[in-house]
Amino acid sequence: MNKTIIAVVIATVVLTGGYFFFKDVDRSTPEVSEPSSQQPITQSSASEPSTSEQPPQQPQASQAPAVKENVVTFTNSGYSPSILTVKKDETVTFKNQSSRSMWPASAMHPTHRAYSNTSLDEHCPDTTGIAFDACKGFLPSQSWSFTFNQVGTWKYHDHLSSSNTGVIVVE
Ligand SMILES: [Cu+2]
Repeated sequence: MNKTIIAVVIATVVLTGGYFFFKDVDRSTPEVSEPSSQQPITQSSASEPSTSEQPPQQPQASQAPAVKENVVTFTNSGYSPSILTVKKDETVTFKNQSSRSMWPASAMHPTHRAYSNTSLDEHCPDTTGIAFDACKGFLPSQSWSFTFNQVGTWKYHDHLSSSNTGVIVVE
């Protein structure tokens, strides 16, 4: 019986010792401290203001074909240029830069029949723009425009000073 008791005691001691041995081993195992996954949230994603400042577009110079302006100036010296060539259906503007009234009119003075084949008494006042005749005097700084839709060489004069003449060539 004594041997049995001793055996039990030994077994108990061994098992207990083994328990504490392995328990110590487990304790000795260094706990690996996992790095904290709680990383500070950096507010670095501040939305950048959309500063897409593009230089203002320089307006392109208009490539539209320049409209040719047909101008005859009337000064105290008369009409200039004395001969002006235009295309059919183009408009000529007579600008009065003299110190007196201006009255451009088709030859011949005083009837003005050359262009419209009607006399001043017939076509003035000309509300339809058929006659090459201003039909009245235009004051200094005023202007009078006429559209030529008949091809030809059209002499004209100033009805108020008939010695001042010029020519409009319509091609
Ligand atoms: Cu006249």
